Amino acid sequence: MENSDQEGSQTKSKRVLLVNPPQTQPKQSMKRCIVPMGLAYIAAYLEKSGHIVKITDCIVEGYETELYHDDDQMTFGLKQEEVKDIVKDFKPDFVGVSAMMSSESHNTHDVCKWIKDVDKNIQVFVGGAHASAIPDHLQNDENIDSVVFGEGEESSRKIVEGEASGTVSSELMDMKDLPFPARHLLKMNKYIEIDMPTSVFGKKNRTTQVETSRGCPFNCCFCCTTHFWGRKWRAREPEDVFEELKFLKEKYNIKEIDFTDSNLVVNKERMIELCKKMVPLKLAWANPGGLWAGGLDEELLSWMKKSGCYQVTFAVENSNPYILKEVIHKPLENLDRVKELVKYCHKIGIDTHAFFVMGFPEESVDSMKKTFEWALETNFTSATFNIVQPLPGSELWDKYRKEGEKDLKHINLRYATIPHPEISKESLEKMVDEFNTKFNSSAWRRNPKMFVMKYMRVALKRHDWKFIKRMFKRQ
Ligand code: B12
Ligand code: SF4
Repeated sequence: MENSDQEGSQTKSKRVLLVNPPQTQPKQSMKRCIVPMGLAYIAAYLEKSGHIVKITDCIVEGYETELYHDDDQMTFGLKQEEVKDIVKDFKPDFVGVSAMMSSESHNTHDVCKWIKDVDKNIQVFVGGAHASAIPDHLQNDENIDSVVFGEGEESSRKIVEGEASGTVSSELMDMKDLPFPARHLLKMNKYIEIDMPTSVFGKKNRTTQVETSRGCPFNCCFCCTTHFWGRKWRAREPEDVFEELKFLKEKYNIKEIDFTDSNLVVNKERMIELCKKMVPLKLAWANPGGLWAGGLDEELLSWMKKSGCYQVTFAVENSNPYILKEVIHKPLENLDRVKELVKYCHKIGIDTHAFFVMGFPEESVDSMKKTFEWALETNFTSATFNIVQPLPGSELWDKYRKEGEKDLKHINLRYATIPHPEISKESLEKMVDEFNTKFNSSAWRRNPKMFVMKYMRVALKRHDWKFIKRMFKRQ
C-alpha cells in the first residue's frame, strides 16, 4: 500500500526549473544582487505539492560575468551556454522564467529562447510584475507556452499539474497557505558575501529579504503594485514572520532584514505586535521600498526603533497637495505631520530617507523646485528624487503607453519618458540629477551627526569611497 502511494506521487511529480534571468543596467550603476523572493516562494509551494524543483538565479550565479553594450548599458549574469548546460543537465519538464521588471523583459525573452533551443518539448511559463502588466508582449513570443497573471504559487502548480495553460489568472493567495521561501535551493552564502541588498545604506553585513504582506489599499498613478497584488492588503501573522526571522538568524546567521513589502505599515497594531516579537532577535532592519507616512505615529516609531529599525524611508512623492491628491492619488494630506515624524525619528536615533517623484506634465518646474526645498526644510537624512515613468501595469501606462512602449529598456526612474510642456527631457533629467547630488551632499551641513554615522558606516563596511560618491548620485 505504502509503495503504490509513493509510485503514484512519483509519476505525478514533475521536474521544474525556475530561472531568474541576467540583468541589464547602466554601466556605472550598482550591481544589486537580491534573493529572487517570487521564485523562492513558487519553488517552496511546488515542493510542498511534491515536485522536484531547482532555482537558477543567473544574477548571483554569474555575478562576475559582465557583457558591455554600445549604449552605455551592461548585462551581468550567467551566459547563454551556461544556462543551456544547466537545462541539459537538470532535464526539466517545465521551466518558469521571471519577468519582473519591464526594463529587463528582453532578458526574459532571451532565456526562454535558450531553453527552447535545448529542447522544444520543455514547457516554458513566465510570470512576475511585467508579465502581469503586458501579457500580450509575452504571449506573442513563440518560445513561451504560458503566461501567469498575478501571484505565481497556485498558478504554477496548476500549470505543472496540467490543470491550466495559456494565459493563467491567479486568485489572491491566502497568506496562511504560503510556506517559507525555498532558500535551501539558493546560494544563500553568495548573496550574503556579495552584500548588495535593496538597502545599500545597510548597517550590518549579513542581510536578506523578507516579505510580510502583499498588496496595498491605495492606487498611486505611477505604481503597478496593486495591478498584480490587488488593492486588498493581506498580511502574515506576526508569529509566522517571527518564526521566519528566527530561522534566518539560526540557519544563516542573518543580521539584517530588508522588508520587501509594498506597504509594510497599513495596520499599526499588527506592526507593533511584530516589532515586540522582534526585540529579542536583535536584528537590524529597514524598509527600502518606502512607507506610507499616514500609517506612522510616535508610538509605532518607538517600537520600530526598539525592534532594530535604523532607517525609515518615507514615500512622500511630492510636496504639492494638488499633485499628491489629484494627480498621484496618494492619501497624504498632512505634510506638516511628516515633518514632525521626521524630527521624532531623528530624536530617537532613526535615520530618514525620502522618495520623491518629479516630472508630471501637470506640475510646473517651479513646483518641482519647491518640493526640493521642502525636502531640505524637512531635513531627511537622505533622499531619492525620481522621474515619473509610465510603468507597465500602472494608471500612467494606460495614458502614456505609446511613449513607454518605444523603449522598454529605459523604463527606469532616472530617465524621462513622458513629455513635459515646460522642460525638455534632457533638462529634466539633469535637474533631477542635481537634486539628488545637492540634497545628499548637503546632509553634511544639515545633519552632521547623522551624515557621519550613515556614510562612515557604509565606508567602513565597504572600504570604498567611490561607492559613497555613487550613493549621492543614486546609482
Ligand atoms: C525589492 C524590489 C526591488 C529591488 C530588488 C529587485 C530584484 N531584482 O529582486 C530593487 C531595489 C533593486 C528594485 C529596483 C527596481 N525596481 Co523594484 N521592486 C521591488 C519590490 C518592492 C518587491 C519585489 C519582491 O521581491 N516582491 C516579493 C515577491 C514575493 O514578489 P514577486 O517578485 O512579484 O513574485 C510574485 C509574482 O510576481 C509572481 N512571479 C514572480 N516571478 C515569477 C516567475 C514565474 C515563472 C511565475 C509563474 C510567477 C512569478 O509570483 C510571485 C509569488 O507570488 C517590487 C514591488 C512588489 N511589492 O512586488 C518592486 C517592483 C518590482 N520594482 C519596480 C521597478 C520599476 C524597479 C526599477 C525599474 C526602479 C528604478 N530604480 O528605476 C528598478 C529596476 C532595477 C533592475 N533592473 O532590476 C516595479 C516593476 C514595474 C515594472 N512593470 O517594471 C515594481 C513592481 C514596483 C512598482 N513601482 O510598481 N526593486
Ligand atoms: S506607491 Fe506605495 S502607497 Fe502608492 S499604490 Fe504603490 S505601494 Fe501603495
